[in-house]
Amino acid sequence: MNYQNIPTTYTAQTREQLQERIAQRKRELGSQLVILGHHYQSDDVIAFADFVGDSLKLSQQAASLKDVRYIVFCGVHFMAESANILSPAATVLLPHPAAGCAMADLADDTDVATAIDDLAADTAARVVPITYVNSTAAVKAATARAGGACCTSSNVRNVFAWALAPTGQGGAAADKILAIPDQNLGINTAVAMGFTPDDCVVYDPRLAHGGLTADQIRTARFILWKGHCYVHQRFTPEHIHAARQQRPSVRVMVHPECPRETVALADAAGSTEQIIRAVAESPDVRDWAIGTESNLVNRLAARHRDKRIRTLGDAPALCVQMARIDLPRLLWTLDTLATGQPNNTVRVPENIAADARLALERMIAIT
Ligand code: CIZ
Ligand code: SF4
Repeated sequence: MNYQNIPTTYTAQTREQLQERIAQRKRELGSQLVILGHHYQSDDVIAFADFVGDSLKLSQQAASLKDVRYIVFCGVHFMAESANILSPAATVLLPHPAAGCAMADLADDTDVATAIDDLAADTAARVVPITYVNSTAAVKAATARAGGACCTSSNVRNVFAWALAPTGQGGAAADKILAIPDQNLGINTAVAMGFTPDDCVVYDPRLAHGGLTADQIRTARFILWKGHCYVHQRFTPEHIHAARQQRPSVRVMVHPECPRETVALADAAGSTEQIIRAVAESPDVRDWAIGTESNLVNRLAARHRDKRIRTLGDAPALCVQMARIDLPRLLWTLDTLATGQPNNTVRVPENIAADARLALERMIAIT
């Protein structure tokens, strides 16, 4: 089967035809099937999701459902991997095989394992890797093997605190945290915890010793993998100044994947779930500029029509990888299930899954 090219019979259908046929397939598959929709998916796709959430919440929801045979993950590849790791008995499908995460792709598992070994050789200090869930299962596995844990943008502070706490308090007694793969999430969290940007250095995996001197490694508390998300990197302090100039009462909330200077200037920073909650729990704030993916921001605007809710900046912020999943792809995936020949399945090899599961379970236990 050609995994890349969808049969033209799908792309030639109208939106209404696709919607009708997807609804029909969902009825036929009944409780065997659960469709998960990440916040960054389009409204068209979200309309068919049984659960909508961030990546961890979705994987946990899937894991809590017994007897589900098929999980169709409308999100990106690392999310489907996590669903497979946490629900090994189900068949997990990603409707587009090229729906990856540009940030996750910036941390190769061999590079991460090399960095962990090199840092151990470069310093007598204890370096504990903390890996954002936006990473491959192989990187999560390498994290667990080095005594580290995963984190999400919702729980990263608690996980960092666990890493730094002494073993007597149930922590990992880290002298330093190696934060993988998002340097922005790393520095923004360190600063939110009371550390300073001077406590952080950036580790470039393409350079020997990450491009760092022995002195830089010795003094740093946070060693930040040189990775970022191109969708969030685009939100700048200038966008915030412009929003405030145009609308003095605007509340600016941004995702911690945004650059440090942007987060420093914003009124608040938080994960997708925290952004949704902040809007819902602030009835008096009528005007929001939000620095995250526009599908989520536009859905928030539609849910709170009495408020003015816009994406921060002057253009929509779209994740191209998330957008690869659309109605033709979703229908095609459901059709392959109905004919017993599922395509685009995501299965993490058990030797990797076991360690990656440990990194996820450590995170869940901490939080
Ligand atoms: O973990 C997730 O779902 C992502 C990518 C972002 C967030 O803030 O929820
Ligand atoms: Fe990855 Fe950024 Fe897209 Fe999220 S928005 S899936 S971090 S590329």
